[in-house]
Amino acid sequence: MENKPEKKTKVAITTEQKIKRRDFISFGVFGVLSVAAYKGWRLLYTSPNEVAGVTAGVRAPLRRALNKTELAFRRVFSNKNLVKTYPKEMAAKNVRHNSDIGSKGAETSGGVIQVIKHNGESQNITLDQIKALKKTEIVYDFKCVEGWDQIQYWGGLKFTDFVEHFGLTDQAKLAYVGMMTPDKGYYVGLDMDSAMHPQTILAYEMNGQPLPLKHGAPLRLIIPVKYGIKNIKRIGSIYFSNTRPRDYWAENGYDYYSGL
Ligand SMILES: Nc1nc2c(c(=O)[nH]1)N[C@H]1C(S)=C(S)[C@@H](COP(=O)(O)O)O[C@H]1N2
Ligand SMILES: [Mo]
Repeated sequence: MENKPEKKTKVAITTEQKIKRRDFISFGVFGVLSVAAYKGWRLLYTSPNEVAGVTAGVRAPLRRALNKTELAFRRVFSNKNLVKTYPKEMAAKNVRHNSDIGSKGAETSGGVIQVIKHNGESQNITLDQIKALKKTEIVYDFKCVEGWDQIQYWGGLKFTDFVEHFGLTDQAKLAYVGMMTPDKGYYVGLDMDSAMHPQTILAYEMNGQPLPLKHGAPLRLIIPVKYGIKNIKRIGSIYFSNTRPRDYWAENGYDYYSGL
């Protein structure tokens, strides 16, 4: 006699079984992800450091990621996007003070800024010449990578006005601008688009008063589209270049672009 194939009966799954199955899957996924995370971490920490140059101190894959992010951000960067501004009354009276790397010789520079063109030609511009031009003011939220931010009020010469007035329009067609303290102890490199952003200023005033020494007298950069690290105090020289200028914090592992 032929056995009729038994009809498969669907076994009802109890709630407990469902929970167990779900637990099993989640622990499995958790396990796989943990191993992947650990492997990824090992890969990063056993991979070589980048070749020290303009940037340094970071594992090569991490720098590749930072550079990719920079390209993505630079594509969407627009000089028409303005950083949020605030009424003057909202500006901090006790302005935070941060590091003072490169502060030797600020007083002795006599407020003279050396501008170096791509071809090596240089010209000296005095603080008085800068102050004689139209002043631009800004009140905005200054952000430091160390995790603090503060609404601050700055005044000075718009960088685009500086470029135009001192005959540097051709120079501003290059890819980068670099700035250094008189003692060359602190220096930053900026992509030209960010430097030429309408809110970037060479500041000689804070809260409507002459810039105090600890905040960067005689002249400091206020570049609201960047983190604090790029806002160099005590500018001694400004130079134009098609290659990335040296940058203090980039040499110490930070992102070269450091945009907001
Ligand atoms: N010359 C010089 N500029 C500098 C620095 C520095 O150490 N030296 N520190 C930068 C950092 S990290 C920040 S957050 C701001 C702080 O400016 P403040 O001291 O006016 O608050 O200055 C920037 N410019
Ligand atoms: Mo900072």
